[in-house]
Amino acid sequence: MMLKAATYSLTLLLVTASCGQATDQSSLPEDSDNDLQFAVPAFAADPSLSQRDTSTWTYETFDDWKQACDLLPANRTLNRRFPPPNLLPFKTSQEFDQALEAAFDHFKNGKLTEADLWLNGGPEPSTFFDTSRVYFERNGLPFRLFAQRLEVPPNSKLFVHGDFHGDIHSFIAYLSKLNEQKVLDGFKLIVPDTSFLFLGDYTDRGVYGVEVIYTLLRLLLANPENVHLARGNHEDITLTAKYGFTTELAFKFGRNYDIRKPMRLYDFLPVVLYLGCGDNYVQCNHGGMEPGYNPAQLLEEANPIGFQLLGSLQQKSYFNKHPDFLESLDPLTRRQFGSQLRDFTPADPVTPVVLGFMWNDFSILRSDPPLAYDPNRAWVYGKSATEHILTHSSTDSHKLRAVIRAHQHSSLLNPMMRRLVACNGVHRHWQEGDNPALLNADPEILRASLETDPIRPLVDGSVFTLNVAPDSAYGIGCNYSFDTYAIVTTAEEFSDWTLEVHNVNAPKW
Ligand SMILES: [Mn+2]
Repeated sequence: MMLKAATYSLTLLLVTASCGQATDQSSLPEDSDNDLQFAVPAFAADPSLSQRDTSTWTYETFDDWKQACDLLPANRTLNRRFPPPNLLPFKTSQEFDQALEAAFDHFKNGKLTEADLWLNGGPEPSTFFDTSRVYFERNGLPFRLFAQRLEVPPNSKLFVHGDFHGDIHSFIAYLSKLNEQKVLDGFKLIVPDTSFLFLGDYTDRGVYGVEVIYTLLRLLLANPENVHLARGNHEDITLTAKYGFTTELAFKFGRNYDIRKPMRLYDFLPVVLYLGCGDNYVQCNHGGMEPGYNPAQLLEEANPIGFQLLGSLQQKSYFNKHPDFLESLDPLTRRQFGSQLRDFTPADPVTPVVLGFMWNDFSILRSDPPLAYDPNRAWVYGKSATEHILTHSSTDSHKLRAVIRAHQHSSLLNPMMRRLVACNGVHRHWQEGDNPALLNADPEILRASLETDPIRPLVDGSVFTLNVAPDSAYGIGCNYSFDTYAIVTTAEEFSDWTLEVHNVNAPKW
């Protein structure tokens, strides 16, 4: 079977953990049909899931798994090489596949199958749940993205983490801390009204994507309703083929490993999660704003959980409907932006244009323009453009208030990374105390002017970026060694919601 849409280079292209300004988008591989042919085992023909004993794991407890991971050299010391195979926790793909299949089983029997939770009719089940096929093969499945709504009671806690990019040590350190604090017992959450949210970019850049995905799946399987995984721009075969995970899978499991299986997992992850309490919602996703999708109807649904296919994205229609916005742009940006806008059904996360939820960014200063284009990345939304979309995503009864996201892509200490380091790993954009003179100030200087308190208010229109885990190209390049997670606590009144910033000290390296 010939796979398309990505170049399956099996050389050790892990070294593409790019330094400098080079970014994912600038070096996307060309579409190619001249790909390596994988021997694809028919995993649809596996024994029925009900017969599989998923209660038996090689690493039965979190402590077993932690011990195995503790043996692994850090990405920092590997210097872009793979670790010695004898140190790897999995000698074959068996346990990893078992976790993936158990996750498929969960998705095929869980909330996603409940037709009345899908707005405007859900996906066609015979293809949506067919894990023997993928969208990126000839005559493959349709490519579909979906949004999720999650309404929780007041005083619920959502533990949010940003990009891992193949950093298993920070993940283990995070979960160890939550075990010490009795939030977790092993992989199991033991505090009521508590959930996990991971913001995407689990693999690539670091060599432990397999271990990170496995850990995520063990958490998900231990807490099926309380672990939420957003789909980032690296949850896409085009990116994994270029930035390391495809190579990692071939290195760890052999060239015949069926890469379609981990790729298929991503199709069950929402590209955006709207976290709500009462009438107030916060947009949680990897990248930025996506004007082509309006969640207003989804937010008004009665069920605490809801889904909607993104379907056809209406970017052009959105801005045609709001000419005031385009008029606020300078002529050059207006032309550039206008020429890229379209109403379209995405063929994949980057075709015909990149998906905003996965790819877009936010500017830093209040004085930055409403919108700018970074040719190495995507659209950068300023304060007024972001507020425009938040406002028009809201209804009289349900308000979309703020954004929590991740998606950092610089191994240089650029203005954004300076702020993330200064603000203990969580930065609120467009702060009053920030200004152009501080743009390239050192983190120690920035700390005097920016929000660094552990507890931050979620003010209307705010956007928070979470830092990427430190044992990555980014932590190495920007010289920080603390991991970060945030606890979002909901309340009846939006003014009482809080975002609490926590750091975990450097795991061993
Ligand atoms: Mn990203």
